[in-house]
Amino acid sequence: MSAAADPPHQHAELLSSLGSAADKYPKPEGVVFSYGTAGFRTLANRLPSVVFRAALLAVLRSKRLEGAAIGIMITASHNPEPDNGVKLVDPAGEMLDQSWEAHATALANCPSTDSLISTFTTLAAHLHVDLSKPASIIYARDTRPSGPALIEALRGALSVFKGNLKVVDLDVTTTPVLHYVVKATNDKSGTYGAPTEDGYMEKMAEAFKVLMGSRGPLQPLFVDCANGVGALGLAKLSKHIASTLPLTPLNDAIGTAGALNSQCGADFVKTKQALPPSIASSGILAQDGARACSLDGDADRLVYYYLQDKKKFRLLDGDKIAVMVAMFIRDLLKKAKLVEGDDALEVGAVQTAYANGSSTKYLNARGVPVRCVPTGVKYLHHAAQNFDIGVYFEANGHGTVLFSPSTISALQSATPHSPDEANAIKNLLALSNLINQAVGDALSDMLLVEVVLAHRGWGAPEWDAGYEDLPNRLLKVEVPDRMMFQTTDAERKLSHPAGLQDLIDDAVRKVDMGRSFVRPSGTEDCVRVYAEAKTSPEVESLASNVSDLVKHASGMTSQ
Ligand code: G16
Repeated sequence: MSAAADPPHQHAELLSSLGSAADKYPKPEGVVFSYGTAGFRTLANRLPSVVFRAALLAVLRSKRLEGAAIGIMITASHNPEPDNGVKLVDPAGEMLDQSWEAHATALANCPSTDSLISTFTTLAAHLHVDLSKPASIIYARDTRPSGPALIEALRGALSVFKGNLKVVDLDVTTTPVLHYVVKATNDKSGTYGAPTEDGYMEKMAEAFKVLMGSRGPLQPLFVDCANGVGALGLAKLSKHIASTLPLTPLNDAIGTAGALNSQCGADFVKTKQALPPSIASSGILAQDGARACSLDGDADRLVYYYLQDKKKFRLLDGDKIAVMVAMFIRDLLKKAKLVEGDDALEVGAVQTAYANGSSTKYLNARGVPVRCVPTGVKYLHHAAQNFDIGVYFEANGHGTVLFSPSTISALQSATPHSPDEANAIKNLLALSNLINQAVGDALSDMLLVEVVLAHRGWGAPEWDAGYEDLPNRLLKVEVPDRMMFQTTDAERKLSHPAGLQDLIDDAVRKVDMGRSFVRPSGTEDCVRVYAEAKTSPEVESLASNVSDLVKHASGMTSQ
């Protein structure tokens, strides 16, 4: 039954309460919203109407999918504290289906309540949504001070649907916890895990213990929580695993105004290629064997680092994690005798243009297939689903490892011929439980890294020794209109403005082993410029030259 076929009085009642509720959240004038790399993201004070409308779309999507639970996360992740954002999570715990992003954008940009009601009605009819069907929504927020007001807007939208809606409020939690709870709630088999934050922590901790066996206790790990919600998740996880992996939280001041992501966190460390000043001044990384990691503001990114010879900062980013994990899993498959013949299982890697050229070369040289996709977890996740075991990480630390359903079945039904084979199969299955199958989770990935290091008997320097990153630089260029920069070839080339790519190619040719690309950010109002080259001076010059080309193309400089 379509929306138009609903009993007219029910339909009219719903639209009338929608109108009254929407009047409280008018769209700010002169702003154009777009569902970007990870949902809507901008200054928090512009967002109440957007959150209200995103919640309407979440309800439509749930009704369309027979009442399956849809997630709504209020976060702006790595962005500065004054920003916030909203993104929707599909029933399998994945990012919103891309074909629905345009609907989110259409609702967000309706200039008035009347146009909102009209667009909502049209969408419901066009998408064959039966408005009388039940719906189910699970929502959460991070620790940003603007979160509670945006949650009010979200609740305002949900209140329109009265009794026909099941709502679960996860309160303040990490983005990956929300994704997990959505996936577990919709899991009809009931085998994925209990659909609660506690259920998730217990599931991870249990798998971690299986994988660690009699290894440990490990040397304490310093964890920079970006003064965000990861500090809360870390404290909960720590209760389950501290006897094997003692965790020392750093930058966990979630109540301090202005502290979120400021001079700390995964984005700071990756972009600046330096320790957070608070960690540098503490001297803790000068201890023997010390290693640390940084989460981002909603705990879905992870990077590691240490001081070489107790002095030199060395970054172990998403690429380093991907390479170490892919090789570890491949070795487990070899031990399980699952790399050849009819039962063979393939491990593949998915990267973006930001992946350091050395990591791609390393994987290729060892026969691990690598796919390159545009920036955004949604693209990596889908590409990784094409492998039996798909390892996907962005260099910035977003990532996870997906085990296909047929791979899980194959592992469960495999007949080992030796204790070593049995052990490898047990560990592969435990990895599939340790690693978040819905989206990358910094905490789950952190346990994964620690497991691999413990199995290999490595510290950070041995992990780092696998390959040497090419010197690289990532710059933000603020331009009047970032959308004039359009990309092609998985963001490795610009299609617009015409002629700019040729100039970038000329700049690249001037340096040894050069590579550079330009793309508009989907989460911040800037253009990102990436460059790598054989030496640091060359990379600095290339990044600066390409940034100048971007500024010139934007009309910001004359040349
Ligand atoms: C989000 C996305 C990531 C992406 C990052 C930066 O991360 O989930 O896939 O790498 O934005 O994207 P952009 O370069 O388009 O701004 P997060 O951690 O901010 O949610």
